[in-house]
Amino acid sequence: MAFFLLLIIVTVLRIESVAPGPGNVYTNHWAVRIPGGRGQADRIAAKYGYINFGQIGSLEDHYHFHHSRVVRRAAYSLKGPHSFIHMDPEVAWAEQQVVKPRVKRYVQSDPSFIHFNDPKWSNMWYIHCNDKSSRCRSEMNILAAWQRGYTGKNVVVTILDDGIERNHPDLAQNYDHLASYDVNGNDHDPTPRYDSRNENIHGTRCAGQVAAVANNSHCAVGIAYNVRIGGIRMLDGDVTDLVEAMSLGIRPDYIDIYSASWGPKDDGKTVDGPGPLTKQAFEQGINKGRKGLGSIFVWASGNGGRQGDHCSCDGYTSSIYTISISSTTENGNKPWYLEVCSSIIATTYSSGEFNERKIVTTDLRHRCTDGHTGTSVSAPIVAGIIALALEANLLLTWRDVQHLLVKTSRPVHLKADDWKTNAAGFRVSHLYGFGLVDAEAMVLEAMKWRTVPAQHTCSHTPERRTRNETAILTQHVAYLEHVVVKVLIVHPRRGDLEINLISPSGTRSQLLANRLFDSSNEGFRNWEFMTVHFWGERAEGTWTLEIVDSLSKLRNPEVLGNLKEWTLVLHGTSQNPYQPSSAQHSGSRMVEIPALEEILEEPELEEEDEYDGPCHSECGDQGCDGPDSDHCLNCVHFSSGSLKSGRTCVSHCPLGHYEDTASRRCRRCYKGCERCVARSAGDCLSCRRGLFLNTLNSSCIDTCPPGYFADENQRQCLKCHNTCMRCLRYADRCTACSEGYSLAGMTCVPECTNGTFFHLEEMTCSPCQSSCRTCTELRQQSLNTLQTQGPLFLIYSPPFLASNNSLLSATAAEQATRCKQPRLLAWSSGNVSS
Ligand SMILES: *[C@@H]1O[C@H](CO)[C@@H](O)[C@H](O)[C@H]1NC(C)=O
Ligand SMILES: *[C@@H]1O[C@H](CO)[C@@H](O)[C@H](O)[C@H]1NC(C)=O
Ligand SMILES: *[C@@H]1O[C@H](CO)[C@@H](O)[C@H](O)[C@H]1NC(C)=O
Ligand SMILES: *[C@@H]1O[C@H](CO)[C@@H](O)[C@H](O)[C@H]1NC(C)=O
Ligand SMILES: *[C@@H]1O[C@H](CO)[C@@H](O)[C@H](O)[C@H]1NC(C)=O
Ligand SMILES: [Ca+2]
Ligand SMILES: [Ca+2]
Ligand SMILES: [Ca+2]
Ligand SMILES: [Ca+2]
Repeated sequence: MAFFLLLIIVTVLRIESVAPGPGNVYTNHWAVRIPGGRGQADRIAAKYGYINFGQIGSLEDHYHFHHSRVVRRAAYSLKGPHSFIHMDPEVAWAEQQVVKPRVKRYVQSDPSFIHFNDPKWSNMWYIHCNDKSSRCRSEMNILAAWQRGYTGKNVVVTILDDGIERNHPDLAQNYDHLASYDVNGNDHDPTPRYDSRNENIHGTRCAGQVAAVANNSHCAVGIAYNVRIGGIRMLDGDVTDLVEAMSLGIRPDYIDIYSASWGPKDDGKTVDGPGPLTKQAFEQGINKGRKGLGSIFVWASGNGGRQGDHCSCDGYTSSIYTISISSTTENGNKPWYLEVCSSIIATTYSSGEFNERKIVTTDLRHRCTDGHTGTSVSAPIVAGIIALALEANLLLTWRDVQHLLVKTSRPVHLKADDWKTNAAGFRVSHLYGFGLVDAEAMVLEAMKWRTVPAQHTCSHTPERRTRNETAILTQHVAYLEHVVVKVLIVHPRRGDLEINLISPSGTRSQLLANRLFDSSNEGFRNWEFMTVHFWGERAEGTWTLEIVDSLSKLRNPEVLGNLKEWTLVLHGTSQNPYQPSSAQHSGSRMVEIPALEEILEEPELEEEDEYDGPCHSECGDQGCDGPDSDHCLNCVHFSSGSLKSGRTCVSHCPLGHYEDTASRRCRRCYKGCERCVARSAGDCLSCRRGLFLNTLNSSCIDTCPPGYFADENQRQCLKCHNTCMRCLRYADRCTACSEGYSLAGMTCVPECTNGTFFHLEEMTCSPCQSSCRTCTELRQQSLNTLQTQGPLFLIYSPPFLASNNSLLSATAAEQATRCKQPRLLAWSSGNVSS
């Protein structure tokens, strides 16, 4: 039997492999033309052993014939009795059908579709395949997302870093000063501080990856080349909790995506995370940012691979609010700088060994580089891809974006020895999260995405001292998103610890691996480890925390560690996030059939003995023939119902009816109206669920007119903010602007006329200084700082830099005295070219 099966398989393979050869592939379907009607066609079909499948579409006298005894996919048109049909005089024409090769257009990654004139375009190997002989790495499908029309329009991204060169010729056009701030200099101009060592190139490089202008004959092309890009300068000075919190909280209603490529030292021994203010800033951004949809924080997972660092010890990466991104090399290898951990969601290409290619982007001093490296590269790439997804669907929440990345990222050829499939069917690894990002899949999913159900959280602290406790959690969270384990561990050498968490479905996630350099005796004091590896799994059941203490030579074997306490925190949803629940469905735009019509009455009884008891209080002067309100002969107030369903007297008419005082009748409102004053479409006061009151003409409609939005609570079309021409769900969540305003994110900002500038504090156009004919707010600001900060600020002005380098070296010593924390994750040593 087994042998036989094998033979069949081989046979099928042979047929398949022969079929697409140089010749045609013949099917067992024929197209024939037979005048004389269906009966005639059926007869001829029967005569030669065919089955007539009927007329071909709208083609008269053309029929689709099928012959079951002809090989289905043959390389030759086999002859036999059936072929005599071609010679039958009744048959005007007949043709055996051949298979025509058809390829889905968008799958083809032919670069000839888009050619940009930017000089580095051909070097952007991670976006397109330039020449077919070279190794092609276009699996992030960025080109395909562009071809679907998404380039980041109206989305706002900002780079939290050491500044951004806002007048760089490849950034200036997309630069948005409303998305920018200088926390270090406390002004509105995030231009980096220039020094001879080019210490502050990082932010400008990250910005170009997202937003370099396309087809402008300059440098490169950004992933979201029509996005609005800003920069928040915050790394060039002492970085404190306050500086971080301020930076994460800048214009959260205006900025959609914050990209950060920094974190605690990647030395393999630090355990550090956001301080109390920064934690609050994350929560604020998530709850209030983007007008309640939640700010998107994209984070680089870390560059401490060579130091054996583990990104679970980086509290920025392991926060559930950040989207942590890892890197892979162009060959799908693990880069030397990669840090492993369970909170990584997805991965992009970046640099690798010296013979592997790096990333092209804008560089300081108006230059261009193809040497950008590390996980610093990966956060901006994903920020750009999320910008494309937001353009496709402005209403994605912060959690929707994470779900989209989980669903659309793929392992492809990324090499890791720990790829596994979790119980929800997602492939996931501690090196790469859910795999390489896919921009096209992101925009396609985003377009049809339904917001996931509300986030629920439940936590459980097993009893102290119990070494083997199992927690049964059944409340609230049924489908998992993030899982957090908070531990209090005292330990003589922290780096000896390995921690694993095993889900009820048996999926195992490593929360911490040994760290060779971490000799700290501080243990973990309520440290939170986070994993995304159980995403989509069911929460219910037994969770197991496993702690492995591998005694290293560096340590006294007498002293043991102690797990004092641990808490399991499950985040997720009570309903399946990917299936529309019945609750969501009832909110759909369907007009409900009025329940009122269903008043069922017993058939009227024959007229019987006269009733002489008391009448219902709603009965009028003519009395009644029974005690109830439907036994009245006339009414005090109104009669409701119909002859068919039976009438009853009421003091007020039910919903869906209005009170006709002349006839003392409750009359039906126009369909869709809940309350009304008369029966026509324009007499509504309120509307049934799913419809909205158009206050312009008092009608109920399912789509509000331009300038209005549908308010679900009041079931009314409310007016958009006066600067908005169109808005979504909220008055100030604009999607198009009135005359004189332009859209930025979901806000309309005034286009200031000559002689005025947009004043950031007052959010209005304000007059320029009298000496200026035109101005921008930025120039005024830099004038101010020039006065207060002295000659050091001369170097902020790029013309000096370009023309006179000696000025730079003169000030270098002065700058070196300023304190700067080495907090950047990535420092590129790549070549700078101009
Ligand atoms: C880029 O600009 C050139 C003109 O400089 C134009 O011919 C070409 O079509 C543009 N490419 C794209 C993809 O828009
Ligand atoms: C812990 O629980 C597991 C599974 O329930 C069991 O196999 C093991 O023997 C228990 N260990 C201890 C120390 O109780
Ligand atoms: C009310 O106005 C909307 C458009 O704003 C229109 O579609 C609708 O037909 C109008 N209804 C009535 C009853 O005038
Ligand atoms: C502002 O001035 C520029 C050049 O001086 C001119 O091209 C532009 O049309 C003016 N804009 C307005 C709104 O007056
Ligand atoms: C640069 O400026 C310094 C001081 O202003 C001047 O001495 C020097 O000659 C200038 N160098 C060049 C190349 O212009
Ligand atoms: Ca500044
Ligand atoms: Ca360019
Ligand atoms: Ca790290
Ligand atoms: Ca994270």
